[in-house]
Amino acid sequence: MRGSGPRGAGRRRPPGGGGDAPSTPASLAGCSSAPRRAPLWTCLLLCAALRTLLASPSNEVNLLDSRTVMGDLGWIAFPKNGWEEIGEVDENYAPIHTYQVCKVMEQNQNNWLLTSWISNEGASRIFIELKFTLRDCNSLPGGLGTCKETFNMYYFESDEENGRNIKENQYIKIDTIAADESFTELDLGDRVMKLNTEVRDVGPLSKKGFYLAFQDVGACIALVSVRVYYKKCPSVVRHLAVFPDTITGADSSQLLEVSGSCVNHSVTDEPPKMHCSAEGEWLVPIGKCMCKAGYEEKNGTCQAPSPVTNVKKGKIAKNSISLSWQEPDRPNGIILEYEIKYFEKDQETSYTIIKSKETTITAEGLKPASVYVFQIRARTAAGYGVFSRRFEFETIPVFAASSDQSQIPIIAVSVTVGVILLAVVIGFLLSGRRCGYSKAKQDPEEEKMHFHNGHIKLPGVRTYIDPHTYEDPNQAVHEFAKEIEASCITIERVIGAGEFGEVCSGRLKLPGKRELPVAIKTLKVGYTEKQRRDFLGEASIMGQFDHPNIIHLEGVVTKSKPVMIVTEYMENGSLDTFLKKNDGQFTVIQLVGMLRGIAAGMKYLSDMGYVHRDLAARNILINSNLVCKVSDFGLSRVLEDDPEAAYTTRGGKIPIRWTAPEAIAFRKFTSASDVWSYGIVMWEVVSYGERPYWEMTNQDVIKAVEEGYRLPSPMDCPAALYQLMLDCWQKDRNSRPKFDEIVNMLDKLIRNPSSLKTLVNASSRVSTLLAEHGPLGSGAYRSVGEWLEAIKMGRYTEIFMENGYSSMDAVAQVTLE
Ligand code: ACK
Repeated sequence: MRGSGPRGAGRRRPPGGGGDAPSTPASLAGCSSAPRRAPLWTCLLLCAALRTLLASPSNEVNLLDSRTVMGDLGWIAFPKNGWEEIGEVDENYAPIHTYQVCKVMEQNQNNWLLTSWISNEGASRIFIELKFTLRDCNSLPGGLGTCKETFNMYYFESDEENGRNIKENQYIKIDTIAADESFTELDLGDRVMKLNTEVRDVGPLSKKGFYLAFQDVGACIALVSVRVYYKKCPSVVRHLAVFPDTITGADSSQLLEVSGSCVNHSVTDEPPKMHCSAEGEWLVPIGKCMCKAGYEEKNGTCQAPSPVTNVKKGKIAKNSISLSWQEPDRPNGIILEYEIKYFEKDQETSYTIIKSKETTITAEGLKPASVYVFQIRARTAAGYGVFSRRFEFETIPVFAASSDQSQIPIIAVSVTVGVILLAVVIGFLLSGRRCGYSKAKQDPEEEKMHFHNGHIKLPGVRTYIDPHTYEDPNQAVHEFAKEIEASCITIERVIGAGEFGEVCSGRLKLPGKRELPVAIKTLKVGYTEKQRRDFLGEASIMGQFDHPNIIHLEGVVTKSKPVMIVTEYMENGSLDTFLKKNDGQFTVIQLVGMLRGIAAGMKYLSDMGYVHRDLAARNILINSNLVCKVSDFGLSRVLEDDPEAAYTTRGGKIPIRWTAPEAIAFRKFTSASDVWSYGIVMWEVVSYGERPYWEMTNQDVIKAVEEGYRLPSPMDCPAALYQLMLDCWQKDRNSRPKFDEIVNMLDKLIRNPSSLKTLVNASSRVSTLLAEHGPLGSGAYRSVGEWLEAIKMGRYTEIFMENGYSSMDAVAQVTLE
């Protein structure tokens, strides 16, 4: 490493004079995860420990760093009197390669600075970090007419160092670079130079290397350093599998699927996988290797465990043998259960296995007066240890036991009770199947709750009525939707395609009312009766709702053709497309406002007893005031209409990425499964329409979610919002928040915007890292010391202890806060 103080302090001057920039690495600012009671030095040490975990420079590989090149950089300036290198050295006499140009008083400047050829080392997306100072034109007397405050950066790809004869117009522009901070004469007086850092990325690259070029058109610039790097996911061992160094993909949202290979003495049926993100982070581990029988996991490797010894016989009867034993001397982890294998002596091919979490068992159903062989082995998170040696015990002869006759009545009663229970269970299942067969209908349980009263509405409680419960679907439409005369509607243009026909925008002018902009869904000609019923089914549902965050039905046209559904017009269309188009354009409060609206609409639906089943940003519409409204209430929508819906192994068609695990696994669609989908919508909104789980396959998504993986926080996401997402994605559906709680929580955040200032990045990364370094919650490590040792941080054990972090629970608290 070169000098650690300010480089070249007090000796280097920017163009036009000046001193040095004081710069504080952002990564060192703030220490929010330290407990308040800890003195500063312990806070710093704790943070240092956590920062060691967080630091990820290992995922950036420099291709060029002008600060570390000892000799000549070999860059060329054209024309020669444009950019010039300032030959200075830092306090260690290492050269500082600063290039400057300052022709602010002269017209028509076109000064190029060309780097030497840079190999991309196989990377297809590279990053360029520039540090520079730029003079404020306003502070230059007389220079205003010609002075510029930007410069341009270009690149040219080539497979070899083919010289510098490349013409300017062959270079491809990367960007115009402007300063966040320009400096004035006043700043120079204070000897404060404002150093700017800008990073740009280029990709996909297809050749072996490239040149960079910096074009000045009349600014006053000092280019202090240029760092060119690519990102990789550094080699790691996760879940007993080794994942190699992996260069990130060419696309900024690309996830590369990488297979791991099992560490020595471990095996797996299917190789574990992880995904390397464009940011050089490993995401979404799927599958794991297990230590082979006879080996146990320790610190990411498999060593032999010690077997169970000391097995003692307990009560022995003519048909049973009770045993007890002690935990192995070296369990090498937490014992999850024991496996007991036994067989009649000399009959080894026919054996029985029992599993027990206790250190005692009773093997039953044995033959009297027979010798049985027992072997026991323990299992930890990493797999099974070796079996113990054989222990032999003999059951007692028949005549020694006289109480068996007394068991006959008990057996008879047990059998009778068993048969009755079985009949009840089968009856229940059969009735459940009948309700559950209609896939698009509400959940049977919810039907019971909400529909057993038929169409009778309880006073003060509005409930949703399933149009399927009407024998004549036309009756349902006319009960809930107004018939509109076609002459009142003017169709203006087609805005999209729906399942049943075109979606148009237009105007509605009802007698005595002012004209309204509307969206018009049409039913295409040649429809079947079922298609007509399904099409109008959506209107029968929508017509029952009246809420500012639910798309409003104006009416239907059924008496003439084409059959139409007319709704209010939402100027900005569907939310996912809108967010993608306006990436990064909204304040956090605006995003939370959108989420609040969606939650309020969903609270209304859940209060009405309606389960949406396909809540996703693509099914939310947004108007010109950024009000979001829940839409898409098609009866068969989940089955046919949604392009995201895929067939599950059980035959249902479900939008996997948005759907709660219990709804995928056994079609348990409830308001709680809508809450899960709402969490996904939150993620979509905060990430401006990013696709949940990116390009992972549906199968991988199901598996990863089942294994406990959850989407990581979107970039720059307020911690409070990400926590709410995680709450929505609780496996236990009863633990998820209800929509009214979500609305209240978002209201609180909107009322107190400073609560949204804490961003998730640092803290969640720590928790993710900690979780990946050892599942804290599952008790893989028995003590803080053991865990710190495992992650090679043992030297911090004392500091953790002194500050009250003596249990894994306490550590988990620190990190998550
Ligand atoms: O993203 P979009 O512009 O918004 O494209 C789809 C298209 O129709 C097919 O569904 C748009 N759309 C649907 N309903 C409405 C509505 N009520 N107001 C405005 N656009 C709508 C949707």
